[in-house]
Amino acid sequence: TPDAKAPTDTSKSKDLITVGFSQVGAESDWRTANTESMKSTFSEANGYELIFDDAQQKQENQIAAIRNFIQQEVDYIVLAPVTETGWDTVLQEAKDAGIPVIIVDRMVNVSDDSLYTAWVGSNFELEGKKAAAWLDAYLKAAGKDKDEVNIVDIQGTIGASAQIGRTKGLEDAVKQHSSWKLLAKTTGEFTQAKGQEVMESLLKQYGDKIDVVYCENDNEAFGAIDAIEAAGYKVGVDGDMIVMSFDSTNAGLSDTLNGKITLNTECNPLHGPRVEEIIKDLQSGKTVDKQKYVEEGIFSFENSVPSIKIDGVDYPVTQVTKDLAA
Ligand code: GYE
Repeated sequence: TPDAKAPTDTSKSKDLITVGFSQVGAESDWRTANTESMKSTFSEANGYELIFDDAQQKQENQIAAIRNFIQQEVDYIVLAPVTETGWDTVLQEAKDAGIPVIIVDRMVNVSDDSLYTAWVGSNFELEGKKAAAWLDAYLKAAGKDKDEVNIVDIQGTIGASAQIGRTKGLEDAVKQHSSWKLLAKTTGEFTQAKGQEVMESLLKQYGDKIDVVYCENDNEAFGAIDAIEAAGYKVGVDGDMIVMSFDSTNAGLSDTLNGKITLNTECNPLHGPRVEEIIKDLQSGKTVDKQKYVEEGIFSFENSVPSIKIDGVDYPVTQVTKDLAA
């Protein structure tokens, strides 16, 4: 017979901080690395109970997950929002329940900023500006800045901060360069499969008129490269068109090292420790930054552009070496 006085097993779970994390999905290598970072940070060994939800890129699933977290009375809600808009109602519900919400990666666009406690992620528009500034400098270095440059933009998930900022960085630059033509912009949903599909149809329409394929993440670039090669064209500085990408995942940097991706603008996915720092500060009653940007690099296959300047700030461009791509 069980000993009535034996301690129950609830003491341990009472000490754990409960975190409900609504993740976008598993659409890309970046996302996988991000999920791993969150899971390894918010482990039981570190003092957390993580309730992880994969929304399969659907906002309605994220809203359902957040409602579920509220019902379970978690200590913190962490949200990686698929798109920027549409969060007011559910975040108000979290606020009414007294649960702090930390936004990570992409941003939310809400009418009232008190609906979330803090945000940490990347400056996506700066990423787009860096890529465009590099293209400008690269074309100048190659003596091609007077030539017509035909660009296609394979965009990310429409309405996601990463798409909005990266598209804007390119579009603003196109407006400033009379020789740059944006032939098409169309979403590749941040996935390899869609990136390939979209590139196949762009090639049917424009063929090797395309000079620059601006992919808004690495997985789209992998798909686009497959499509370009399958159509009999060559990618890279000595080929028919160059591919530009974002994220600088391991596989993305390998393709930068081998020259299939000419420029890869970094987007850092390792947000677990950054979110934990915010939670620790909140636990000890400290005030936290409302918004915090992560610093990120720029990686190139070649070295004609050592650095670029944006709004008076210099950003080095690093030529990828074997150990960086490892
Ligand atoms: O660039 C892409 C992912 O929001 C920064 O989402 C993230 C983006 C990342 O699918 O690979």
